Amino acid sequence: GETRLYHALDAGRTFAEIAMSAVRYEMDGDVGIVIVDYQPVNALSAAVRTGLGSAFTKARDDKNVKALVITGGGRTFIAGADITEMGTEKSKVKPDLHELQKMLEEFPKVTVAAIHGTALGGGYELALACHYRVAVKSAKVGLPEVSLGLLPGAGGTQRLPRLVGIDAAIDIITSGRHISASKALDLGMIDAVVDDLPGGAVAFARDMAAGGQPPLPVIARNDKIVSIDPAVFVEARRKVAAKARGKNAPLVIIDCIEKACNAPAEEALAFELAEFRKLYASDQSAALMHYFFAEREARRVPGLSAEPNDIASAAVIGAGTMGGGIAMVFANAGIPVYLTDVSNEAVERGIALIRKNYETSVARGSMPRAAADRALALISTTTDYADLADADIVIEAAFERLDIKQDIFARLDKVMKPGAILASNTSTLSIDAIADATKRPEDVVGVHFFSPANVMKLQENIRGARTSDQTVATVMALGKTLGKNVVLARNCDGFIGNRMLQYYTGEAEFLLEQGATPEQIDRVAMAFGMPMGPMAMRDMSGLDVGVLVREARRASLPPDERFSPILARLVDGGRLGMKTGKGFYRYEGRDKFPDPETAAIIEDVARELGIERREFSDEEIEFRLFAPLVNEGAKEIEDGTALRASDIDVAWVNGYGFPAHKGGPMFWGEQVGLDRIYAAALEAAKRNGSRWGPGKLLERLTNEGKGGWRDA
Ligand code: T1G
Repeated sequence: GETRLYHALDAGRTFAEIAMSAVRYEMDGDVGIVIVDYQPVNALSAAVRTGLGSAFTKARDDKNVKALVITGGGRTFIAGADITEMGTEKSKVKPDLHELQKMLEEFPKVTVAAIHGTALGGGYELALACHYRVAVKSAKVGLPEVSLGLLPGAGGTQRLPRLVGIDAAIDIITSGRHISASKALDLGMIDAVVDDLPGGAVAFARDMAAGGQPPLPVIARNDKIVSIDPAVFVEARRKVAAKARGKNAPLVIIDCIEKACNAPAEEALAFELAEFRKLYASDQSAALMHYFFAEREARRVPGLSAEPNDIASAAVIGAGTMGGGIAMVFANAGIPVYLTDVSNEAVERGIALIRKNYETSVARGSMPRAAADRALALISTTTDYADLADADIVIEAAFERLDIKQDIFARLDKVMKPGAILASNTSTLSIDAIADATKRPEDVVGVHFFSPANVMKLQENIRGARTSDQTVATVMALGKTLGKNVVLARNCDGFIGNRMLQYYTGEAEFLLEQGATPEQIDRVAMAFGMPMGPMAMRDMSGLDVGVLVREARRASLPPDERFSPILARLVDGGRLGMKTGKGFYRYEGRDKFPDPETAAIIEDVARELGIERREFSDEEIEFRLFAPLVNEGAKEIEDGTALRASDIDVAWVNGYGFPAHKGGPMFWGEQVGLDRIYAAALEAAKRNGSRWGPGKLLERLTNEGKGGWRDA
């Protein structure tokens, strides 16, 4: 990507000037302190690397310096290589990270990395080249390169195993997880937790220096990586491959860690760098880097003329699965929240389900008991709207019926304090129609979570025609507070995500008519990286629900729209999905099996329609399933439903499990070629109806031979 200058002031200065201000060097008695201060996250940009090189040289040659401490300015240590500089000339500026690490490992004095905020990726790898690492209690360390489709390319797969052993290193690097300071201390990733920086680190460094010569650098310590049973790696590969869902980096990371055990350090480091370069050149890392920035870009709404309100308290209407999950989202973020419903029984049922969810998380070890108790204590219940009056936001998650929602919003309008946000979690109804029930449409907005709300990361915000900038800014900022990934949609049928989903599930049924089987379609979708196939998804959400939503939509569709009769035929035959033990599949408990009865129904439909059934290749199924998503996404950009193509990618990765290592549907569409998407849409229009045809934007990009959405 293009190199973003983080500082407007960068623009007017020489490189050397930037480097000098990016890295400061101070003395505290006989200890040198190097402070990296290049906001926003002290990434190892060319300026920072240059500054570090000169600071290390200065400290090394200064006889008065007995030890060296490296720390970060601002809110964090070093958050890794500078992703914005990768692939640009700046990434070639010397010294590179390996050279800086070499300087540290040959340093004739004790070196200590002093960590606050996060030390991630290349940042933590720089710390691994120091003799010691200390951190404050709130700090986190990690090697998250795998989430960019990469591996730690500066010795992370070689040095970490030497500190924590093989098993922990495999887990930490293939998961990319951020590790808390206390856990890092237990594992040996850091040597001490200190109260404050840089003081605590300076004292630690002085102590270590008193012992005379610096200790062996990490790369020279081999006790934890000798005589490792090769079976350890076989088992690790089996476990990691099961979760990788087609991602390459995790398995390559294991190759590098195994190499550390079987080859001299220099050779193994060279192997790691070669494998890093291969991954960096791969489609998967291009997709994951695209996705990294897409996630952050989606938080921005150009031209908003308002700052967000603070959300210090919330309320949720409807104590069902969604409402309960939403209440948990606020409580988990430390925001007190009221949960209400029409009766005490409904509320009691809701809070009981929430309690059960927390118990399960604690039992699974995914949530500490104290955190669960703290969250639960923040959830109050009531059936009286008057109790909600002071909440800064109320989120309605009641039945998907407009009359019920309008009644609720009319009542909220009378009760809620001025300026409170009145949000609906609706997934199919119009935000404008809901706002009509109030005298404050500017405060009404859609905040659409995906089930289960306390797990799924997408928060799809929907602005109505009269929603104010203030309200939009507030719900966009709320996403970060709630730990969600936000996108902003303009009000339309299905918003960003569901408006596209109908083409994916619709085309899957057309493929069934033409000869593909449910198990083949689902297998292809999962091999592509989806968490489950469209037929299994239908069985889980209920085929009858699909028929209802589709029939409700029919009136608003062009007359030439064709629906496959398969779904309705299955429902007529009592096959509603998992809940009736049969749908597309036959179920025994949670296990699903192909069902000859379903195959017979599909064949009947094909015969009635006079369709000649045929074999399909997996490639053709994959393309037919996902191409219509891209076509509809292009129309969402064209009509302003979505602000940008990458927002659609964020929506699909977080709301539907689209594989981030394919970048999202719009990124994937660019990779396969927009001209192919255009041609497929023309074909689909002939088969399924004019709505499936290409829009103006896709036609223009194709005719102008433009490859990407940036030209939209
Ligand atoms: N490079 C460049 N910019 C970065 C960046 C990075 N590594 N990390 C964050 N930013 C920008 C981000 O785009 C945003 O910009 C701003 O900083 C705030 O980020 C050799 C090669 C550190 C936990 O993967 O996990 O090292 O939108 O909104 O929520 O092995 O950023 O303001 O213009 O996310 O407080 C490995 C990625 C790199 C860490 C902070 N490192 N970053 O989270 O803020 S590869 C990572 C994060 C590597 C080596 C390899 C998070 C954070 P803008 P933010 P945050």
